[in-house]
Formats: sequence, C-alpha cells, structure tokens
Amino acid sequence: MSATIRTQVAIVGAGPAGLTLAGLLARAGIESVVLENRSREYVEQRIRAGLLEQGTVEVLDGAGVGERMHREGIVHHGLHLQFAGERHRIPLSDLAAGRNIVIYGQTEVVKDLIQARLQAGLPLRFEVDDVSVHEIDSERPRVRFTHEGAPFELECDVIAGCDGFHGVCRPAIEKQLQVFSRDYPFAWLGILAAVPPSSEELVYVHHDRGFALLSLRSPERSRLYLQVPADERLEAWPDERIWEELQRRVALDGWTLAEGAVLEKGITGMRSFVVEPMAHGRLFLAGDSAHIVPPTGAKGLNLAVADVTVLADALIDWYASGNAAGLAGYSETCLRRVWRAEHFSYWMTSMLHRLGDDPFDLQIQLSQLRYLVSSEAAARTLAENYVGLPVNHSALAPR
Ligand code: RFL
Ligand code: PHB
Repeated sequence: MSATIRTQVAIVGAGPAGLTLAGLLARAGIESVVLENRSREYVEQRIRAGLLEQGTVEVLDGAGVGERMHREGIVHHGLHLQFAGERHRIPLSDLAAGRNIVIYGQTEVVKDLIQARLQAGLPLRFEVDDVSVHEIDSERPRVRFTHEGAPFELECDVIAGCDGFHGVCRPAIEKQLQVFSRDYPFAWLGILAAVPPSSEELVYVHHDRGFALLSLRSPERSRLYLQVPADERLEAWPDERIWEELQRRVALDGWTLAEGAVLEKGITGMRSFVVEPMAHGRLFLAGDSAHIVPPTGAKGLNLAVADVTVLADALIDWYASGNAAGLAGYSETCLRRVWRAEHFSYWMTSMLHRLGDDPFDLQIQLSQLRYLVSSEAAARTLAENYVGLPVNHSALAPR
C-alpha cells in the first residue's frame, strides 16, 4: 500500500524550470510538491549555463530569490565576435533598448531556489525513485514514486513535467507529440578554470580549427569552451592540450589568454529539439523536457524560466477565477518564444562552428560575420535575440 499525498501542482524535476515554478506558485499561495531523482549535492554542483537574460533576472526576483544574484552577478552590456584574427565588440545594450545580461551560474540559481524553498519549509524531495505519471486525461492526475524505499502516490490537479531531456514526463505523452530535431556533428568541451577572465566580456571565436568561447563565472573563475567532434572522449583532452588548443584558436595580437588550474571539465553534445504541443491533458512540459537548443545562443536556461513563467501565470489565473484560457494557450504561447530561440541558436551555431571542409560554408560564415560587425541593422538582430525578446514582443504573440 502506498501513502497518498495531496497537492495542487506536482512538479517533476528540481532543475531551474521546476524550482522556479515552485517559487512563483508559492508566492501566489498555490501548493506544490517538487520531486527530484538526484541528490541535492548533485543538482547544486552540476555545471551548465551561466548567462541570464534580463527577463530571467526579473522572474527570479519575482520568485523572491534575487538577492545574492544582484550582489554577485556580473552585468554585461556587450559581447565580442572574433574571426579572421580580429575581435569586434557588439554593444548589446545600446542596440537592444538598454537591456542587458547577467553572468550568474545556473548552479548558483539552483542553490538559491533550493535554499529558499527549504527555508520556507515547503515540500521538495531529493533522491526519489521510480517516478511515473498517471491519469493525466482526468481531473485527478497522479504521480507515483518511491522515497527511502517506501511507495507514494501524489494526487494533484496538474503535473508540471520539468524533468529535463531524459525525464519520464515527455515519454508518457509521446504518442500525442510531434518531434522536430537536428543533431550537429560536433560538441563542446567546457572547462571551469581558477583564473580571472582574460576578457571582461564574452568572446565568441570563429576559427579554422573550430569554435571557441571565452566566458566566466566570477572575477576569479573563467569558463571556456572548445568545439570538438561529436563523439570525442574526454580522456583525449588532458589539461595541457585544452590550453594549447584554446591559445591557438583565441590568439589575438596584443592580448593574451591567462591559464589556471582546471577545476572541472566535460563534453556536451549539441542538439536542437522541440516537441509540439508542450501539454496534454493535465500534464504540462516545461524547459528541457520539451525543447533543447545548442548552447551557442545561451538560451536553454532562459527558455526554461520563460516557460514556467507562462505556466505559473496560467495556473494563478485558473485557481483564482476558474479561467482556463491561459492553460489552454500555454503550449502555443511558449512555442513562439521557443522557436525564436531555436532559430537564433541554430543560426549562431551554424555561423560560428567549423561545419566541415567545404570552402563554401566558410565563405558564407565569414560574410555573415563581416555583415554583423559592419551593419547596425544586422548587429541589432543579434543583440535583440541575445538579450532576449521582451515578453510582449509581437514576434512572440500567439496566433
Ligand atoms: P534540467 O536542468 O535538466 O532539470 C531537470 C531536473 O529533473 C531531474 N529529473 C527527474 N526528477 C524526478 N524524476 C525523474 N524521472 C527525473 N528525470 C530527471 C533532473 O535530475 C534535473 O534535476 O532542466 P530544466 O529545469 O528544464 O533547465 C534547463 C537547463 O538546465 C538547460 O537548458 C541548460 O543548462 C542547457 N545547457 C546550457 N545552456 C546554456 O544556456 N549554456 C550552457 O553552457 C549550457 N550547458 C546545458 C549545458 C545542458 C546540459 N545538459 C542538459 C546535459 C551543459 C549540459 C551538460
Ligand atoms: C557559459 O558561460 O557557460 C556560456 C555562455 C554563453 C554561451 C554558452 C555558455 O553561449
């Protein structure tokens, strides 16, 4: 016999999507239970994204977890594109109506959200097993799971599938979904290094040997990436080889890349992926469970937060007045932003990575890059998408 727990919203997954949703709902007095199959330590240490759009910062403020982010986050107003041995600055804020971006690691966002939730004494269970979703076509959907060896059934009004790309929620409605995807023949090797960033702002580097990116996590920590083949093994990249390759790709006259101890390294595959619709019955997918972007546009985390903002608003409306229009329109509203980010990420990825040996590809890339750094209209297109379109932008309005 399993113990039954009752809540309003069952949230599967304690990544940025699930935790932010839980925070927004709690502020509106809506109950939720968050279920996470990993440990707290694992979730808090998993290094991923690091760049927050201004809209994301505002949502995190709204969820009541902005304090440390404002203290430690680093505001950026521009980025650099480097190609053909030259570095060019794109003044993001000047081009995008004063909007900016904030460097603050996903690990820190997740820590802040977990701490706020636990401090408030609200339900968040780590290391749950055997999570499965049931009766999502009914008004009483359920999530079954085991925790510390005991079986539980979570009875709720709505399930939020925030369990990432490898979760169980999307597969539960697989038959109702149309899948759109694209794989890329390369991956990113990323390192976190104990060295102050050599460039204050991010540098996206196009190079004959492949893409490289200079980013950061703090005034003392650099985050650096290299394009590698899709099937590359981490063992093939001792630290010395990583630095050597970075030095070659990012080299610039009169500037040097400082090196430091490698604190963490990993390889991330690149994929574009979307399912439509993002909901079925009482199950709503949000974040990586519904869509993946290659990291070149820095959109993954920001999209996850945008989804749950739409979902939280729809749920708040529904509980307050019985109005289900927001829930009915959830998928369509989210997909507008998702597809914009999919295109932008695909475009940035295709423009900056070495695609193969075809000289035609190379000339097309260089032409786009030259256009971006010489035409304000072209640079504005990049800036507007990079900082993130405002919520009410007409390009994002559902039909
Ligand atoms: P997450 O962060 O994957 O969180 C999902 C959570 O669900 C848990 N889970 C389950 N829980 C209960 N039951 C189950 N059956 C479950 N199955 C899974 C997982 O343990 C996890 O805690 O998804 P979310 O919340 O949608 O957030 C999305 C972002 O994490 C993601 O878009 C970005 O981090 C993508 N991404 C990057 N984006 C960037 O913008 N820049 C980057 O540099 C960058 N690096 C990355 C990344 C994603 C990676 N993944 C997914 C492998 C690097 C990696 C390695
Ligand atoms: C990062 O800092 O991890 C980062 C920044 C920008 C990207 C991708 C990753 O486009």
